[in-house]
Amino acid sequence: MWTLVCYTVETDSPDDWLIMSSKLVNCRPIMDSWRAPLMIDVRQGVIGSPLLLVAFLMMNSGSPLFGQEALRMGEIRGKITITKSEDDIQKPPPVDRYSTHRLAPTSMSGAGMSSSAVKLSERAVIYLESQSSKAQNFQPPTAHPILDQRDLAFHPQVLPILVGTTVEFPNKDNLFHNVFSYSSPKEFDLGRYPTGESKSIRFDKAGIVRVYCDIHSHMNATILVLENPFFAIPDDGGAYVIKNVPNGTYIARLWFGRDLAASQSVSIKNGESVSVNFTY
Ligand SMILES: [Cu+2]
Repeated sequence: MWTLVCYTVETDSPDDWLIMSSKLVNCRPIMDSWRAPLMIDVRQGVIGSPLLLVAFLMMNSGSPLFGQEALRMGEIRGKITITKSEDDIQKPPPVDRYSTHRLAPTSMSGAGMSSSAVKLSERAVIYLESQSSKAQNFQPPTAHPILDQRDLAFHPQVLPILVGTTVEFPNKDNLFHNVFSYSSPKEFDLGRYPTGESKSIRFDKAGIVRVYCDIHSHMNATILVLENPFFAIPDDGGAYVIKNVPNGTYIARLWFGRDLAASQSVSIKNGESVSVNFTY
């Protein structure tokens, strides 16, 4: 089924396709299944009057005409360089819910416990924030991202998800864990469960969720529940790319370990690829 939408814009410049496309991108919240082949009709009135651009927007689930090219989606790519030593990076406070756990395994500083041994891809996330994308309803993925309990640690240490996503918490250790959080976007307690079992939680409010284990007080992770899908996990060399980003201005943020590490403003115009590097 086709839906036809007429969209007009007055402009002083004959090459204002950019303005047009950015306004169309801003139309996205009212159009759920955006598949946009675009046809443009440019009409010039009397000399000195503004051009009137008229766009007809047809939405169809499998349109072959122009495809995503018409959206001129851009991308942000770059490299993360971590120069801080582990001593400079804030250590997570141990969380003991009950006094009976005061003797929880602080001595377990063996396998998986040294944070410097954790791969960059498990500690860093780059994500974009913008006012315009806050109002949009992005479809959460049907696949469930995984926060493993393995080697007496959570893997990854930072998990970015789109709001509305369900996360799976499998126990892959040969002992019990008890995952919980007191964070306001999502308070939960999964209870104790043994190796091979998994439980899941849906995160329906954006924000930062600190995750702990009730049995092992050193275990912690952070789930970033984000308002848009424009985020990326770097590879272990620090390289990252966020694809299919609409034109606009964003704050690009680097999250590292338990903290927001750095932010910078970035603009995408005309579907270009923009380079943003971070040093922390
Ligand atoms: Cu545990």
